[in-house]
Amino acid sequence: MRFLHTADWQIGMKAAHAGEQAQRVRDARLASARRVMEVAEREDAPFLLVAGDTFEDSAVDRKLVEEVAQILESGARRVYILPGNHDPLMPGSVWEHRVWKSLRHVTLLQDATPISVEGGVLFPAPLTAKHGKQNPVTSIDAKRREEICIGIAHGSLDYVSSDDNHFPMPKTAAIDAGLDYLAIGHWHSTLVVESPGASGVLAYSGTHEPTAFGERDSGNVLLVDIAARGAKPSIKTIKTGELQWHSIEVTLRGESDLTALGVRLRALPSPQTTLLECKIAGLLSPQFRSELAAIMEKCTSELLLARFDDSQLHAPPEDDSWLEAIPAGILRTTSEELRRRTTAASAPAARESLVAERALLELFRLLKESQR
Ligand SMILES: [Mn+2]
Repeated sequence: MRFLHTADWQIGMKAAHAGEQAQRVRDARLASARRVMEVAEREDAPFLLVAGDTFEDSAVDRKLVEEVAQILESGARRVYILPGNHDPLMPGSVWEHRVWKSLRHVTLLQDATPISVEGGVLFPAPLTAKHGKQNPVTSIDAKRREEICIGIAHGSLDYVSSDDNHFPMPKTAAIDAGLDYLAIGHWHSTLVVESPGASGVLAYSGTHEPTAFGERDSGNVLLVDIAARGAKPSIKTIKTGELQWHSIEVTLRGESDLTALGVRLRALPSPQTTLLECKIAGLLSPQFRSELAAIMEKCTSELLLARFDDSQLHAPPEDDSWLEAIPAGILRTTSEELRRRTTAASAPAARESLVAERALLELFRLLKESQR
């Protein structure tokens, strides 16, 4: 059995977080969806699984719904598409559009009835609500089957204690249900969960196109091969994403850190498809401010999007008057002691005085930081 696993296209996403590049970000999601279909052709995968959240919500422009349907129909591949928590099967949903009834290659998974697919059986677990705390795959029981059995579901894993506990599943869900592979959507980064001693694998393909800053490993699809019932699936990650979202945080402690930041930002590959969010904190002398401004300007003009936050970057103290402002206590006595040691002249005290000087600056920086 061979197939392609994708999810979380989130077509119709506003992408307001991308500011003036929101349209560009929305366009990339459609372009990458076409790329997913191309990968299926190239890799000769007989079918594709789309594991939920194909659409952002029920209100998505119906023209977009038609466009996505055409993309899914465009290849000669069979497509099995699952409603997720963003696009659940419910009154008023995108799935009521007549286009879904007119497609020859696309099967909308509307209930938990197992379906014969090329090489085995597919067990669907479609969602019919936006929120829910129940495990969506408890209804699947493939244990007594002799064919290769795969499942498709949407939700989070229950071992993360976060706000994101939509339809939580245990990480043993594939094994519990007797599945060789469980294709999941919802999390945007690729994650393959194998269990030692068992062949059932659970995997998130992640979104086909990165969505925002901070995603660990998004912009992929998974090509899955399963040789036989009970054999460990072989999984290949294939890049389909176009845009790169870089989130960088640096603390400057001197001119060399600024130089290093410049080198790092200049080395970002493919600037035209790169979105950057850069937080700069620490200390920088006023005479290097123009150098920093030049670095930021270059990024702003060359990258698709560049956002800088230097609100926590301060000028180093001009004199010792800041020491007077430290309230009495351990910080005050420590700073006074450090100040005393900065004046030592002869070696090896010279080395200690250098360390004391840096420690004082670090204390200054921390005090500034705590004032925000
Ligand atoms: Mn979701």
